[in-house]
Amino acid sequence: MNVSTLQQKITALKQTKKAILLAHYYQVPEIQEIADFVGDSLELSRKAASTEAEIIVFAGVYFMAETAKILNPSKKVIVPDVNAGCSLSDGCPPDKFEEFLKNYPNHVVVTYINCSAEIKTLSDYVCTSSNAIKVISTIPEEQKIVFAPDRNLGNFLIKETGRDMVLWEGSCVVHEAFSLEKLIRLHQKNPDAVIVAHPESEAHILRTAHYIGSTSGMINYIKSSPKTKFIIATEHGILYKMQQEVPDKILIPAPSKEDNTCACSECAFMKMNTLEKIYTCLLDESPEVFLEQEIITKAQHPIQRMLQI
Ligand code: CIZ
Ligand code: SF4
Repeated sequence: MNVSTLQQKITALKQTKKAILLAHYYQVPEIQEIADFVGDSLELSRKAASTEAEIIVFAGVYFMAETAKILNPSKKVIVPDVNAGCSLSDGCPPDKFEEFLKNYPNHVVVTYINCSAEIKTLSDYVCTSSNAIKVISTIPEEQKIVFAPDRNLGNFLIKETGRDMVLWEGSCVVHEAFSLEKLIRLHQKNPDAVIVAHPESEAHILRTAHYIGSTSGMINYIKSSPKTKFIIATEHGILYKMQQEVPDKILIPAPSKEDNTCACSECAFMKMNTLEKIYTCLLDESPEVFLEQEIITKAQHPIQRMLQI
């Protein structure tokens, strides 16, 4: 089937089944085009929490679909590919994290939303890159904090908030792939360009950036900036939505260390989702995300705390 036939079939099936398709900004354009909602992880969790649809098809990575299920346990949450993981989530196994926490009693545990449901059950607060500073500022000054799983975002937060935080040593393979040397050379060729970066990027990239922000933060920044040229250090998929928002501005993807085909950074996990897989998952209503009730109840608490902030 070609792209537009598949898109039409998915759209029709969504209507018959009262399903909603939620897609992350890092999905390929043909998926974003037919999604009912496209957003970053915070926006998608809010949407998942408020939807009236009976089925949520989640085109993102597994921890995001789990978050949708935690916030909406009575709904059926299905995913195009169960193997669409995340290096941050997979790099923080619950048994190891539980052991790690034993070294830090009396610490408040703040976890970045990019972690599994089990890790969320071990957390006091969940945050996303859009609200991490806000979440941390609600925790009393004298309180020590463990932050997991992203050490780059953690170091950025220590710098921004001045708080004492113990970090779990996790990272995002995509955001750690940017080359500082190539970025500097690219900026020398485009001295009028503004460098924007996601805080999952390494410290040397963040020091070079003119603006650091979450996925939606970057879009808003570029929309409201009087400048016309930007170098974007985050996953390549974001450029599709950004370009729609600012059709007259020039957006250049930041170069990665590896010389791959697009010379930019793509999340291989996000790109495991295809229109074909969305179609069959909607048709079969499978693979479905299942979580034990106890996990759902415990994981809801730190997420609800975040959503209330
Ligand atoms: O998975 C990611 O890298 C990000 C930045 C997700 C999100 O939407 O915040
Ligand atoms: Fe995980 Fe990085 Fe992919 Fe985001 S871009 S889903 S943090 S591996």
